[in-house]
Amino acid sequence: MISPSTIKSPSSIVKIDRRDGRLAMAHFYVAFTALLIGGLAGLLQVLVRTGKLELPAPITYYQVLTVHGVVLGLVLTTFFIQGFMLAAVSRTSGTLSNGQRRAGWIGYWTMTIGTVMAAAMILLNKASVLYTFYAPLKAHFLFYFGLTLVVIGSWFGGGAIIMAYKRWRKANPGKPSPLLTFMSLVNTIMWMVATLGVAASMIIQLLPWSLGLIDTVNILVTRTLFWYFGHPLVYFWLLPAYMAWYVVIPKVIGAKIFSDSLARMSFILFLLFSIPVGFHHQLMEPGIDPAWKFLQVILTFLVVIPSLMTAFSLFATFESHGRSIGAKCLFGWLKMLPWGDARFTVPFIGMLAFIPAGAGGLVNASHQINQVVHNTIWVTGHFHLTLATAVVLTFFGISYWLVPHITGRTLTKAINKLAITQGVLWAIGMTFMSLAMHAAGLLGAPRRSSFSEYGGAAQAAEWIPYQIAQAVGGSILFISIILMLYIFINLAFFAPKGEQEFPVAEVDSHAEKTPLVFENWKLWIGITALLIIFAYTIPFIDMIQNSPPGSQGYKLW
Ligand code: HAS
Ligand code: CU
Repeated sequence: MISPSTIKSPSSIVKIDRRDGRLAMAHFYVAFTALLIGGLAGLLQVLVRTGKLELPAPITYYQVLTVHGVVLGLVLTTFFIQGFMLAAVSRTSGTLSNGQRRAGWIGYWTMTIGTVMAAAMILLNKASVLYTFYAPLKAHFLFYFGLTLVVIGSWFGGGAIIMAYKRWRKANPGKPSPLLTFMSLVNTIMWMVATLGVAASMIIQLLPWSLGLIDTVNILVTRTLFWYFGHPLVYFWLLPAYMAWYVVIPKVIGAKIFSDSLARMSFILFLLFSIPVGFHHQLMEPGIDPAWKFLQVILTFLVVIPSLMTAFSLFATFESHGRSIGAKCLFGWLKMLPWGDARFTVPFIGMLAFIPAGAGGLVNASHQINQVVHNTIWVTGHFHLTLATAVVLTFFGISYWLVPHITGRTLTKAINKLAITQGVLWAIGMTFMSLAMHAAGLLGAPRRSSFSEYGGAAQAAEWIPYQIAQAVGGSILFISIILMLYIFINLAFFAPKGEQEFPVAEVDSHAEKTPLVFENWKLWIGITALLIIFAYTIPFIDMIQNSPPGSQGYKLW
C-alpha cells in the first residue's frame, strides 16, 4: 500500500529543473555501478573467509578488499551524496544557474576520471592498499593521483552548492535559508575543511613518495592527516541520511518537521565537533600523548549529542504524528506509520540499525575498551551497521522517489513491494553478517585479513562458525543488491511515465521561530577552526619533531 501522501494531483508536485536532474542522475549512474562492483567484491570476500573458496590467480584477497572499500566507501558515497545534495539544493533554493551547473559538471567529470584511474590501478594489482591506504604500504602514484582528483572534483560540486546558497541569501535577506539547502551547505563546509587534511597528505607526502621524488614519509603524520579527514568522512556520509530523516520522512508519513531550529542546531554541532576527533581511530597508535587522545575522546562524546538529538526528534515526529491521527496506547503510534511505503520503511530499517550501530561506536570510542575491539572484525561489524545499513538503506530509500522524480516516471505498486523486500532482505543479511562480525571480534578475530587457520590455533578455530555466518549474511546482502540494481534500472528507464514527488516537509506550526544565528558562518567556521587548532596543533608539532626517521614504502602483495 502506498501512503496517501503519494497520491497527489500532478499540479501540486514541485519538479526540479531537467538539467539539474540530469546532473544528479549522472552521479547516480556512477554510484550504482560502484554498488554492483563493490557488492560483488564483498560477496567474494565473505566466501573466501569461509575457507571454502580460493580466488583464481592472479586475483588476490587484498586486491578484492581494496576494490570493496574504495568503490563502496569512497566512490558510491561521494557520488550519491553530491548528486543528492545538488538535487536537494535545486529543489529548495531554485534551479541552479548555468555557472553553478557547470561547476557541478566539472566536478562530476574530475571525480569520474579520478575514479577510473584509481580503479584501474587496483584492478592491475598495483594498489592493494585498502581504502585507508595506510603508509608504509605504497601504491602506484596513479592511485593516489586518482583519489586526489576525486577530492578536487568534489570541491567543484561543493562550490556549486555554496554559490547556490549565496544567491539565495542575497535574494532573501533576513530569512532563514531552506532547511535542505542549509543542511547541504553544512555538509559541504565540513567536507571541504576535512578534505584539506587528506589532500595535504596526498600532495605533500604520498604523491611525491610514490613518484620516487622523496624516499621516506612520516608514517604517523600520514595516518593523522588521514583520520583528521577520515572521521568527518563518516559524518559526510551520515548527514545526507539525516537530511532525509529530518525533512523527507516526515512528509512521506504525512507529518510536519518537529523543529527546524533543532535540526539546524544538530547540523551545526556536527560541523563543530566532527573534525577534532580523529584520534579515536588512533587510540592504539604509539607516538601520540594520551592527554591529547583523552581530549579527542571527550570531543567524540560531544559529537554523539547531535545524533541523540536526531533520535529524539524522530521519535517525537513519529509519536506526535501517530497521536494526531488517533493513536491511543503507549506504542499505538507505531501502527499508524505507513509500513507499506518503501520510501518510509527502507530508511526506517536504517534508523533502527543505527541504534545498535551508534551504541557500538560509543564502545569503540571508550579509550580502554578500544583496546579490546581495535583491529578486530568488531569494527567491521560497526561500520557495516552505520554506513552499510543506516546510511546506505536511507540512500536506497531516497532513490525510490528521487530517481523517478528526475526521470519523469513513477514508483509502481509492484516495484514498491519489491523495494520493501529489498530492505527486509538487507536487514536479514546484515543481522547475520554484522552480529557475527561483532561476536567474532570480541573473540579476537582480526579485521582486514584473509582466511587463515593460524597454524591450527584453538582460538582461530572458534572464529570459523562466525565466518560461515558472515558468508550466509553476505550472500543474502548480495541478492538484495541485485534487487536494488534492478529497481534502479527500472526507475531510471522502464517504469511507467508519471510524476513522483520530491517530498519536503513543512515545519510544525508549534515549533519556535528559527533564529538567524545559525547562518552566521563566520562564527561557526571560526569555532570549528579554533577547535581543530586546539585539538591538533601540539600533538602535530610533537609528531614532526619526535617521530622516528621516515619509512620507505613496501609492496607486500
Ligand atoms: Fe564509527 C570506526 C566511533 C558513528 C563509520 N566508524 C569506524 C569506521 C567506520 C565508521 C567506517 O571511537 C572504521 C574506520 C576504519 O576503517 O578503521 N562511530 C563512533 C562513534 C559514533 C560513530 C562514537 N561511525 C559512525 C557513523 C559511521 C561510522 C555514523 C558511518 C556512517 N567509529 C568510532 C570509533 C572507531 C570507529 C572509535 C574506531 C575503532 C577502531 O578502533 O578502529 C557516533 O557518532 C554514534 C552516535 C549514534 C548514536 C545513535 C543514535 C540513534 C539514532 C536512530 C534513531 C532511530 C529512531 C527510530 C528514532 C548514539 C539517530 C526508532 C524507532 C523505533 C520505534 C524504535
Ligand atoms: Cu570516527
